[in-house]
Amino acid sequence: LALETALRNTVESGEGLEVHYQPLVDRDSGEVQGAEALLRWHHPEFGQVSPGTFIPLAERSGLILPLGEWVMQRVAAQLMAWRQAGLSPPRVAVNLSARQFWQRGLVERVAELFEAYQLPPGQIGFELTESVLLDHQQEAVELLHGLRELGCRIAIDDFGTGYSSLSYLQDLPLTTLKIDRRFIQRLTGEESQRRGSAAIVAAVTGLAQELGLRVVAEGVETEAQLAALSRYPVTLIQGYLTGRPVDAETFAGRYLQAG
Ligand code: G
Ligand code: G
Ligand code: MN
Ligand code: NA
Repeated sequence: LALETALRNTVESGEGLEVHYQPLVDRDSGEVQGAEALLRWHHPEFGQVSPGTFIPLAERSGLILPLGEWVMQRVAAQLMAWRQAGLSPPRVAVNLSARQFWQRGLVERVAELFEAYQLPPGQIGFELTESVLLDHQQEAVELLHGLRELGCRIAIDDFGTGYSSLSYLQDLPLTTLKIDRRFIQRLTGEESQRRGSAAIVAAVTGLAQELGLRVVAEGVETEAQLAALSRYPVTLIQGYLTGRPVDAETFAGRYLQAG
């Protein structure tokens, strides 16, 4: 409860919140093709609180709505600032919880942000988990179409960990599958798990290729994992090997060039 009160105060003031950015790197060219926005919270008393702790708390308490609004606005403002400084930031993906996705007026709000911060279509995209979309599939299709009309990329996060019927992949207007890091890590893990994980990665990447979806391999930490992925049609690499999440200034210094 103390933590919830602290989070409530933080959301009101914005103090102690920061968005970090992790690069998504094109597997073949090595170019930074995107970034994921990841929220960080530092509290004077509780210290650095992990998103694994405060995001679920925010979801339960409803604070995820103002918190999510803060993230989107922060990202939009950052992208505008980079563009005004003559930099060419890549598309940035924002994670959306169920309640954020289903909140009234999401598509209109995103359109407003693009307009207010003078962003090109699709400069901000979204990551959702399978369960969010499967609950009310027809409504999800309509919402996603609205976002796609704004040019937004839509990724399924943690793919392979939910209880997905695969049929939804055909029905939803998605652009990207993100293979959960547990499969990537098992590729080079215990002997007993390698074959199974390789089969899953082969199936997911093959499926994505046939459906015209981009594939992100998440949680790539080692050269061995990168090498193990080389036989599969993976588009993008995201992980500590190619770049940890870093603050905006560090991200710009490392990855953004003028022009
Ligand atoms: O940054 P880290 O890998 O610790 O994130 C842990 C979890 O928190 C991930 O599932 C990530 O999707 C989620 N997360 C991080 N930032 C945000 C955010 O801005 N909004 C939502 N809804 N989830 C986030
Ligand atoms: O659920 P989601 O994919 O949004 O979670 C992203 C989380 O994964 C972030 O908290 C980020 O810090 C973390 N992450 C990013 N790259 C790596 C990695 O290479 N290894 C591990 N263990 N975690 C990672
Ligand atoms: Mn994510
Ligand atoms: Na993920």
